[in-house]
Amino acid sequence: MAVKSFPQVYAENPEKKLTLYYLVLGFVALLVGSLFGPFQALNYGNVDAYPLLKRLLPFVQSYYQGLTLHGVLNAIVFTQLLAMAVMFYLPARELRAYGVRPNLTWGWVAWWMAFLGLLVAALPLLANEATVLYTFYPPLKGHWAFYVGATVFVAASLVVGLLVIGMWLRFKKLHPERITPLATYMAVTFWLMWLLASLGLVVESVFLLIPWSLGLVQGVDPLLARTLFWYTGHPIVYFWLLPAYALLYLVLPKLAGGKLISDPLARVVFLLFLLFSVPVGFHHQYADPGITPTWKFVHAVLTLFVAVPSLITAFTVAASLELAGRMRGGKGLFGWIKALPWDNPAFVAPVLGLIAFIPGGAGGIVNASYTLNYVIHNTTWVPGHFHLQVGTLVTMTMMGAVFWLVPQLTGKPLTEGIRKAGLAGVWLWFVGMLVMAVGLHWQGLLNVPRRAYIAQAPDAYTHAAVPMVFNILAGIILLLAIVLFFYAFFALLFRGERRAEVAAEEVPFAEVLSDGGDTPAMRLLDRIWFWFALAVLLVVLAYGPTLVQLFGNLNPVPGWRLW
Ligand code: HEM
Ligand SMILES: [Cu+2]
Repeated sequence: MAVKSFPQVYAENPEKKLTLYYLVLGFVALLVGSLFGPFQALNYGNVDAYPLLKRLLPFVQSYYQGLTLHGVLNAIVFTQLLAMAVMFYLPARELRAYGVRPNLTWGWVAWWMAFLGLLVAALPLLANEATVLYTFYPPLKGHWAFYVGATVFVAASLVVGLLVIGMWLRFKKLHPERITPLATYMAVTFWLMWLLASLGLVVESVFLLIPWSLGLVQGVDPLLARTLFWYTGHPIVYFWLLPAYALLYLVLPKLAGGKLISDPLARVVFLLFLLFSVPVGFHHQYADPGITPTWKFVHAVLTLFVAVPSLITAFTVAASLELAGRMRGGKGLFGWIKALPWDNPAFVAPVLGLIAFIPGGAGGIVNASYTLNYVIHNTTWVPGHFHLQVGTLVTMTMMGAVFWLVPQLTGKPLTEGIRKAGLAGVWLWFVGMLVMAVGLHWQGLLNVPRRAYIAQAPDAYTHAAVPMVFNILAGIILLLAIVLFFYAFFALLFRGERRAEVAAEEVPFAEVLSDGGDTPAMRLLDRIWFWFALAVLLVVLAYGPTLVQLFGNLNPVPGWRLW
């Protein structure tokens, strides 16, 4: 059918248009943020390409302004918008079958909040008025518009969270006898986790940073600010990760040609994240003064707990892929791997991301192990680690989703050219990230600091010359990856051809091998409010004593602008 039938597709499926808006804004942020990446990788190869960057983008004043944009746009803006897209769209499509529709007004309010918040924060960032990195630790003091914009941006996610929880409550009311369907279960536990997790950042910005940046108070206590920041700063990585996990459980098995092994196990994983994502933030503060070692130890143990659901995920997803390979006729120990659909970027991207997640997870367990952290803390090891996690698994899962999701949101089918460019783009992304991971981890072990314009001190780290070569190579490969992937993305988005039957396609939800049935155990998993209360209790226990002490001994210090 022709273009003119489109208004009707959107009239009947208004969540498609909204999801598309979340997604496109997110990928635009990823594009702009990622452009600084290759320059940073070259920097860690002792190659100073910033004079060139400043010629191309004259508003860029420093390495650190670029790094702030890179961190904010990629790790905060892109990830959140894709979480809003995926963890809204999947339950919305699933619940349609049960007669529940989302409240689109609130969905659009959230989009506008995200867009305007982003705009307001972008102005001081681009004007070099908030070169404070994406962690904005006081007493580094940015422009008030940065804090206000960022807060409105984050609040947008909470609106979507409440909207999805509202859908779930309506489902419960309409079908009191039924167990929550799987995608909705994931989304509800996810959004409840985020509602609880975001509190730290909300309190930090509303009560400390915004009044301070507006000149209403003279100073901020850095230790309290960091403690509130990391209260959110750890679970925020699960806020990035779980939308990818949802796609790995719900969709990837189908794209692979197989089934999800177990519905109850997938629920247990999301439940464990609800319980253990938040009370672990001190693992970002092992090197901080003023926090009792015992509490650091408690958080270290809880952090190792929260690795469990990721290990379960690795095994369930791998088993689902093996099942798929065998259903496609693959034989022997490795034959099933060959039998998988390696010509489909929607399949390839998340699977490559999962491979990167193996060394990524191992590094995370090192970081969590309290005294081991003193070996790597604040070295390039840390960005080496999280580019495998968020820069590869999360980002590549979302990149892969583009190739089935954008067609059904727009009605625009893939072409051979787009498929091939996408495939090349995701392979290069994977290879580039692995090469960079080697370079950054290795350099970190040689004590090269993160967050440093080391190419301007070319004689400072000559003992790290070999890993520097890896970073140079990675920068070049990742630049190519960006070009190819975004060529595919925009070629798809701006295609002229639209077909109603493409837009009518459903989320490729995988069938489930074992659905758990209607058993007491499944009913227990479904008592989500009970589990939420338990999560709140754990947080109060793990944070309460330290926060009471910190609030009782405030030591505000004046702000600085050192750029
Ligand atoms: C496109 C390829 C990319 C390259 C070449 C790249 C490279 C780098 C490098 C070398 C650093 C370390 C800079 C420093 O410590 O001074 C860095 C930092 C960072 N990157 Fe990337 N990156 C890329 C994509 C991404 C993506 C997709 C994400 C997240 C979704 C991401 C998130 C971050 C974050 C959060 C930081 C830390 C910023 C800070 O320390 O303030 N990067 N990146
Ligand atoms: Cu963490």
